Amino acid sequence: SFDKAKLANALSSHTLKSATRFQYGTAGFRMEASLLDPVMFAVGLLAVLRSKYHKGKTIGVMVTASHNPEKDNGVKLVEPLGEMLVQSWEGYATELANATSSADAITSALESIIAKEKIDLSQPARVVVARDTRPSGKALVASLVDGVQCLGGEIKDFGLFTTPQLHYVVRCINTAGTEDAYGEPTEEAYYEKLAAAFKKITAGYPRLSPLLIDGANGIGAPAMEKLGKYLGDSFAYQLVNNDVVSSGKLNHESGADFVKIKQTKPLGMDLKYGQRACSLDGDADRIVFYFTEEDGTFRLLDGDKIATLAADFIMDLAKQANILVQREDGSKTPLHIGLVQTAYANGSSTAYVKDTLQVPVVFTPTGVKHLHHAAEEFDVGVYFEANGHGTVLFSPAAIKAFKTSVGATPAAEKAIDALRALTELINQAVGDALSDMLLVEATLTYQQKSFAKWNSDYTDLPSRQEKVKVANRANFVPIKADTELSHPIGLQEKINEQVAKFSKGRCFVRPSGTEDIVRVYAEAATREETDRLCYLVCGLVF
Ligand code: NG1
Ligand code: ZN
Repeated sequence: SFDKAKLANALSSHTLKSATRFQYGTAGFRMEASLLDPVMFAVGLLAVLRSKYHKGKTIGVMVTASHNPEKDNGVKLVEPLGEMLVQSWEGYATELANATSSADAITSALESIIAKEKIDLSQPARVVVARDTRPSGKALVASLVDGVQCLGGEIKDFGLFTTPQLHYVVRCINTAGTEDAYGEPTEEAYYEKLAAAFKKITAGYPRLSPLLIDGANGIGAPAMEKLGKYLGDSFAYQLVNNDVVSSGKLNHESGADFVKIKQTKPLGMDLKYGQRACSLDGDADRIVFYFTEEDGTFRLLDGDKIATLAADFIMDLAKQANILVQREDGSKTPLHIGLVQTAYANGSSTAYVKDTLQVPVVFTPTGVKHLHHAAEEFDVGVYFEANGHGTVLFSPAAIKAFKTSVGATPAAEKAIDALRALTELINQAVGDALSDMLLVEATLTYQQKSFAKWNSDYTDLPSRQEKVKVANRANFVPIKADTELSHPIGLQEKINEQVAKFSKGRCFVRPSGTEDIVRVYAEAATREETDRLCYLVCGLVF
């Protein structure tokens, strides 16, 4: 077994003293940073168990609260190939965090996980950790280190990283020396890989006008500055909201979440007609793009628009290259592309994908881990949440087809080269704002397409999202990929009654997994009707 005295001693500096109940949700643990110390210790313990479970493979820990305010922080675990922690272990994380109130409680919680998962404690344990720019991050990492070390695990601290960079290094470490080797596990190698792929795709095309980048005064800003050095002349940009030193600025009226929800430009950006812009979020795993019309109308190019742009581009290249994929039954068939969305996807985007692009769409509940798994079912699985969190996954068979295809014409050969470069440019582990930004810019450069032209693919239905404070959000139970509620009994019928009154009306209610609120989303034919539907339903929920 493990050294119980050592555990008790280490816990004594991290004992849970408040009555807080912790829960590992969609985005791991997330709350006010001052409450997180015992949680970090518990996550250190769990990371060691998870690594031993995987026979010493490296487990990642990211310390961030993404788009939340600066006073919050959070932590999530990353599996060996860079995915989110398997769902079956989320409960263990919750149990351990709540067991930090006493040495007896934590000892028996650990013993029970070890027994249930038949963990061989003689296996080595390796953990890597990184954090965003929040001032609370450093002390929280120290608490995590205590947890890891008291169970004899090894830990490497990468310091300040974007969330996707942490996922990247975890995947690199665990695939090193295999045929799926993902790259060097360093920050420099990450920039080099992205920049080289971007240059390959855009070589020979005129550069686009400079992109205004809102760094949300978070980790994405310094990361972008470094990436910019590797991109050199191939990419023109101007970074704003890059102050990671002053307190109170992180995500403040800026960043992808703010821009998406408020449908307006961020504080600190002067956006003129003719300019192109984007916003990262506080840990740089989300991105949205935008511009203004001549009359000042704000136009948002969100995750749905990124997904359709990417799917369309990849289909085009595959057609030009005449890519055929080897199937298990020996046959060779065209690339199978699919798109994954959530209930928050704009109804117009879904119609465009199905009717115009003629690409199948799968719906999953909110949260990228659900989308990620659904996307793995395709040769090319494009998944994006409307909020700008997503990526494109290539199956091993698709990557093999790109590697082995020979173009019949110079144009086909060029398309194959672009497809190969896309597999390098796009982060396969997790949605990545910097990688997605370059994916969009590479696509638009290759197609010499403006934001206005991109936006004209389809017109978003007006939409509105609101948060409602309720006594207990656990009373709201979502079903059918978050599109309906089974509980409270009778509420769904009342929502349906309201929706039926509106042309093109659609509305759903679900409890947030990251905040203590219930979200209400509404769509309808006009802005006025959308707002009215949204407020009517907020009234039903309250
Ligand atoms: P919740 O709080 O469960 O709605 C939010 C986002 C998710 C996902 C997670 C993780 C919306 C409506 N919800 O989840 O899409 O990104 O945060 O960060 O944007
Ligand atoms: Zn984020």
